[in-house]
Amino acid sequence: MTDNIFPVPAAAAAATRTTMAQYRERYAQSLADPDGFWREQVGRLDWLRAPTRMGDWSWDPVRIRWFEDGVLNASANCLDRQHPAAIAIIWEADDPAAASRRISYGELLADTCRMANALVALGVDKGDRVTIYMPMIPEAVVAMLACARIGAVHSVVFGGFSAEAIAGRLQDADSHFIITADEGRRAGKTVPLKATVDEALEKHEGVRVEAVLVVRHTGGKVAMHPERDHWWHELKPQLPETCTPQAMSAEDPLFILYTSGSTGKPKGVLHTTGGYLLWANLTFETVFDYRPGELFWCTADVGWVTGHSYIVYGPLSAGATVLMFEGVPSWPTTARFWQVIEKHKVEIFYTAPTALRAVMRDGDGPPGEHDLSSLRLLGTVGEPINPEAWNWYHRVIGKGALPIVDTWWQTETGGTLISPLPGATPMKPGSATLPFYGIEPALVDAEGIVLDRAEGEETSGNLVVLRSWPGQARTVFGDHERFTQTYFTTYRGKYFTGDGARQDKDGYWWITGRVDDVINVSGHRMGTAEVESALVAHKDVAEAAVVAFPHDIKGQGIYAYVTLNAGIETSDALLTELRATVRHEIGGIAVPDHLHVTPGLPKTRSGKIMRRILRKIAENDFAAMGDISTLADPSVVEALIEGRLNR
Ligand code: 6R9
Repeated sequence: MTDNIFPVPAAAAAATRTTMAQYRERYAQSLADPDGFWREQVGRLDWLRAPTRMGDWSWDPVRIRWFEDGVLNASANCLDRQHPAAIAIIWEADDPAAASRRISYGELLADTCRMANALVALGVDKGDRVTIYMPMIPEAVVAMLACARIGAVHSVVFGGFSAEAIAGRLQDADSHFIITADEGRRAGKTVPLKATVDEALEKHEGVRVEAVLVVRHTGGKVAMHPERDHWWHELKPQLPETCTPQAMSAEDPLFILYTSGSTGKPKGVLHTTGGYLLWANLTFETVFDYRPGELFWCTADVGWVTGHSYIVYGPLSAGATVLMFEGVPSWPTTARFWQVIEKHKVEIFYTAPTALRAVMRDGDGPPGEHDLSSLRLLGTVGEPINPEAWNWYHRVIGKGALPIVDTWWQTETGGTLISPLPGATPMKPGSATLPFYGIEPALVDAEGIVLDRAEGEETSGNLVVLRSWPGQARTVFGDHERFTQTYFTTYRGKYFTGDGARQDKDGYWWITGRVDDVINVSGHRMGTAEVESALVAHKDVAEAAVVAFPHDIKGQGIYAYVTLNAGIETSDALLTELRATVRHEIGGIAVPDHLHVTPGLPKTRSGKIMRRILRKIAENDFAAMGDISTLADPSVVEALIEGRLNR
């Protein structure tokens, strides 16, 4: 498998601005002389005061600073310095028959300033957290940049999350302002956004929200609370279309984004202004080898970090034109992506393996009916890509002639850390290949000892990073101790990614997936503990244990084992209620694929649930169950195998 090498396609090699030799040299320089390397890069951004200090960080204790004496504004970098007539966003609706929108940088700047002025008028101050709960429409970008303009910290909550999830995040972020829309549209259905916000605010007394700004999108009827709620389209015409950007220190917070981990509630990962923006800008331009005028399409939702970095901050700070799509890959048909690429002549297409698997099922026919000749570069993100999906992407979408950049990164890393450079790096299907400039990955064993790889050998272990980079998250909002505990304590003084990996004989990196209790469902992170606590919130549930199993489309699916309180019988109605409970507590993406009601869970004599056994049964692979003699009651396992759902 490791010898399945695809050389850089000829056209990409001929046009590249970075050859393999240059990559190696720059990479070596970035590690040997980080100060010198970053000094050359800071000029990518417009600073009100240029930084003189580069990286200044420690991971024991954890204190991370980059460009600390620099002053800038992220929205000014994304808007004011771009050509006002250039197109910033081409928006494609969920419904293929609906008109698309083209928004120039000048228009985006004017709208952003208006919304920034609206936020100020509603009482938002520098440093305040503003929660954004929006569909995939340009106003979501306007909302983010309006916050950045006045120095407010945005916290975007994915539009698929529930009222409970919104309330939890509002409370954790101590956020008193919300920007939302009446409704969103997905796959021909409407998504009630404002109504979900109302529900979050009504049911949670701990949440105190002063103002809700509502964008009219579908025109659907929503309730407006007279003192609290404001229509954007009513305020907008009265507001000035200029707004002086706040001077922000490089280390002032830019945004919080909640992400799931192995324990407890989602963490508010905090990114700051200068380092994050520089990292988003540099990785965008380099990894996608972006050329002015090209149309870049990242299919992620702005509710995830991929949308933050590669729909908003990376591309817009580089003056790129982005395609923003409200819909889904498989509606009305699985040709929707290909139809959009043909319609708008997309040059760079960046999506998730799960989306490819969902549309691949219909074979080569649908893409074959569309002209995909505008494409120059393909990319993937979110989970390891299986070789079948990679080969299909390469052969059918790329006609065997396009580079594929498999970008490995995380919410916490701000942008890509391991990826090919399209005109330089020979590809291997399923490998994210080589580290980006400034990134020093390593593998450690269980004790945290760095595993050295002899020339021509392979190594595998847990993936850590040995030194800081500008795009690294600085803390968990309101809980720096948790930040330290989660990322820097497992292997003291090293950043632990939560992923396992292998480095092959050529030095290529292969990410094998999470080694903690995080499930990657369709490229979205879900904590098993979160799903378990959602299930036990139901009055009839005594105990729940949640594990992952391999899923053809989603990558991983959610398998939940549930024990019921004494005297409760299982029924279809109860199973429906349990699913509804999870949807209510978290959102649709967390609903288990399999709900296995069982009289007992396998436990050690000291009462620990043996997840290894539950995983095996969920994977429908229980031949090599390993030692079960330490179980308090080994007969439980027989019953679980008997009743297994994923056959
Ligand atoms: C950007 C994003 C992060 C987790 C990460 C890993 C998985 C992301 C990957 C990949 C293999 C890739 N992951 N990209 N695994 N190859 N190219 O997805 O952030 O939502 O925080 O998820 O996703 O397991 O640890 P996030």
